[in-house]
Amino acid sequence: MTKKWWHGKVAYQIYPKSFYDTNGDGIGDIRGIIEKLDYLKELGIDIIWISPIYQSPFVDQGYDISDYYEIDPKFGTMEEFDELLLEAKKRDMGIVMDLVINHCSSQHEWFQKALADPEGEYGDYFYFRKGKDGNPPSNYRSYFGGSAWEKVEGTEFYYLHFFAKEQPDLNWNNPKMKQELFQMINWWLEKGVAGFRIDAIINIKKDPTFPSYEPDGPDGLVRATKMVEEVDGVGELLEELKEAAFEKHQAFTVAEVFNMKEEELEEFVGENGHFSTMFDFSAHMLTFGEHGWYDGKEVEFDTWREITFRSQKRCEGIGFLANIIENHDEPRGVNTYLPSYAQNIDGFKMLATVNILLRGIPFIYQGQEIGMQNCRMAGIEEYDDIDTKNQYRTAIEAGLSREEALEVCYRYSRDNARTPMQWSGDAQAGFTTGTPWLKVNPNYRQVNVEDELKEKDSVLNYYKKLINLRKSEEYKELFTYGSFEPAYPEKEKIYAYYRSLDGKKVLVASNFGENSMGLELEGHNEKLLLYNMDEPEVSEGKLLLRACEAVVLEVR
Ligand code: TEU
Ligand code: CA
Repeated sequence: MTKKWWHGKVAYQIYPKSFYDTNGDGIGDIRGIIEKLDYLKELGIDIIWISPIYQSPFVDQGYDISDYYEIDPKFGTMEEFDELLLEAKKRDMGIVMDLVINHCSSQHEWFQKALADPEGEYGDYFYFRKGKDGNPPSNYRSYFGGSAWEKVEGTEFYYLHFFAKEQPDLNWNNPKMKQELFQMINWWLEKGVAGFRIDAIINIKKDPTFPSYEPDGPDGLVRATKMVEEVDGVGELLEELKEAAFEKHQAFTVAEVFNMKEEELEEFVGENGHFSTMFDFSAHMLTFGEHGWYDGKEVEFDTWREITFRSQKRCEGIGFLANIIENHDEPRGVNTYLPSYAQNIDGFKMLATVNILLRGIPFIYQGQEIGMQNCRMAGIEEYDDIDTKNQYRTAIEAGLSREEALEVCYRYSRDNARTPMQWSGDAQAGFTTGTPWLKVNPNYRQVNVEDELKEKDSVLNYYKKLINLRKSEEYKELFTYGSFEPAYPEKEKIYAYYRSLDGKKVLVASNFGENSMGLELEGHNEKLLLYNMDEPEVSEGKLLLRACEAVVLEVR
């Protein structure tokens, strides 16, 4: 495998609106990111992905871009962004921007021109189609609910939007539109960004005939991804994108890909793949309901272990996946993947251990490193997220009571991950001196950076140790390039695996069960590298794992 600069790096996702506010308007800003760079460096972070900070009307929190060349004034200025690049570089850290190019904002100049003349030059930057017998051109349901087609008043045209109606999809069959995007991407790379996290990218390939399919719900619609799964040829577009921009800058790219055809993994993240890496969403997908969040599923330990191990095995000899516990679209991982008896500091550290030491590029989501948890809201009004409102409505329509629908949001809402970062025990968790744009989780008095920096055994200090181990001179190669092999798969509630390289072998073992479990070790000469509780019992080739215990051992 050819070595790349980003192998062995640890990444961190910043959700800028909720990270750190320096001017008291209740919204995190670029200056706030600059001020916290040392904090991230101390944690061991090399790559920082920042969710969108471009000019945007914020219908979908910046994932609706109205000008790709501007920083939204909410976050600061382009000068401040340049300063951020410089300060990150000084610390040997790379900044990764969010690239949202499946769609833009309906406020984007292109779309405004298109609306004025759907059959004109800019109309072809998007998908405008005539309706059929007074109905939309096809029966697609958008990701955020309702038809994916929006009528242009006073005309016979509809335009396509896979997400909100304020997020019209861009026409990737139009060479001119593509060139404009490629130019923009190069512009950012020339500025010095290290690469991109690439949003919803699998959706860019459309079947321009837009066939209708068998409905999959009582609304008579079918999820728009049905067409994405049916259509071939996204690879050609992704290659074009790579050649026109990423390749010549050796950019690091991490794609957000759902609905990929299993056999295409190599084309996506192989040696000459479209991207450096892509997120492993296999665990998150276990929670998907058939019709929405209201019929979402609890994660079963056995399935979770099996599915995450399978992800590890399937990219063996191919490339790297980006491993996450959560992101800005998911509830907090400690609430999702830990059984209730393990939702405590030991459990949080255990989950971190098994995730961070997997083969791949670890991405830590802001607040994960201090053990941030889902946040209870008093009512639907306290939520901000467009998808949460949609899912709440869907739940009510399906017959749930208000209380039940709210409980569904507590379990799955994207706002769980978007509550402000908890910096201290001061008012508003030290996130802002003003009124935060979204409620602060009331647990900030116990869970915050300032206190955790001081407490030797905090989740935060454990994350530091974990990252340190992963990047240590002695084990860096092993954790980066070493193989992955499941261990003790027959033991109930034991999540364990080996990472090995050139005769060196490390066991990562944890106990998700409620009872202690004994494990027979390979060999009798082991070296303890890390553990999450007090000193574990290892002797004469035996390891006793208590509930919520995680141990990392070199076995010889
Ligand atoms: O998400 C794409 C995506 O597939 C989502 O629909 C995801 O399934 C959803 O968040 C579940 O509620 C990306 C971004 O990560 C997300 O924040 C944006 O809303 C979306 O694209 C549109 O840009
Ligand atoms: Ca601010």
